[in-house]
Amino acid sequence: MHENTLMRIPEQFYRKQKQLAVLVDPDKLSDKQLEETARNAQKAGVDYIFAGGSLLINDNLYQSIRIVKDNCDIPVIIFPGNNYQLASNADAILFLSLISGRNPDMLIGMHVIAAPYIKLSDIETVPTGYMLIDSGKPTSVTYMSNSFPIPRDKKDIAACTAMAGEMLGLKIIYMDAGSGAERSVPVEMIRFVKDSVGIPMMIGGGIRTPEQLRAKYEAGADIAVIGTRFENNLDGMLSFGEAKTAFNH
Ligand code: 1GP
Repeated sequence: MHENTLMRIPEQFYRKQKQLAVLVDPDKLSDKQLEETARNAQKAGVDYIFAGGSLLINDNLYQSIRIVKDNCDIPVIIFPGNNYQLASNADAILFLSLISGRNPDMLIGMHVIAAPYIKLSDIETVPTGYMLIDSGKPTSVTYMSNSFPIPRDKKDIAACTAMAGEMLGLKIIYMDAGSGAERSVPVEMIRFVKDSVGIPMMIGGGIRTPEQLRAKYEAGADIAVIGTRFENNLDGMLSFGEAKTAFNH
C-alpha cells in the first residue's frame, strides 16, 4: 500500500513538477492489456494509475487493480463514476464532488453512501472538485451524471467554480472534457483558472499527443490524465513520459 497520495500531489505541485496519470477502464482492457499498460507506465515514469469509468458493467475493479499492482509500483487511485466503484486494494480514491453540476447526488449524496465503506478500508481519500467542460458533444459522463458541463468559452464560470471549490476546502481541481473527447479543455480556460486558484489542477479528456500534453502543462495543468490514447496503442506512452520529463527539467 502506498502512503500519502494526498501529500505527494501537493509536494510535486509546490516543487513545480508536472505529473502524469494514466486512466484504465476495467471494462475496456483485457487482463493482458492491463499487464502491458502497467509495465509500460512504469517504464514511462507515469505517476499515478487511475482506475474507473462512468459506468462499469463487469464487476472487475478489484481484479483489475490487482493486475496493475502486480505489474508496476505506481499508486493506483480509483476515479469513480459512482458509489459502487470501490475496491479495498486501491491506494486512494478521488473523492469527487461534481461542482460544475447541480445534481445533489454527485455533489454529496453518493459520498454519504460511500463514506462508511471507505472509512472501513485503508483507502485514502483525495477531496477533488470535479468540473466537466463542454467538449462539443454529450459524453458518457455528462449523460450519466445528469449534469450540464461548463461551456468551453466561459472561462469566468470555470474560474469562479474552481475558486468556490478551493474555498470549500477541496484539495484538487479536475477539469475534464470527458473520456474520448474530440476537443480537450481549452488552454485559455486552463490559464485563467490557474490564475484564480492556488491548488493543483488536473486536466483530462481528449489529450492524444505529447504536443497537446505540453500545451496543457504550459497553460497550468499540474497533472494530466490520459486514457483513450493508450487503450489500443501503448506505443506512445514513452513519448508522453519523455515530454513530461523534458518539461520538468
Ligand atoms: C476521462 O480525463 C479522462 O475522464 C481521460 O480522457 O480517455 O480522453 O484520455 P481520455
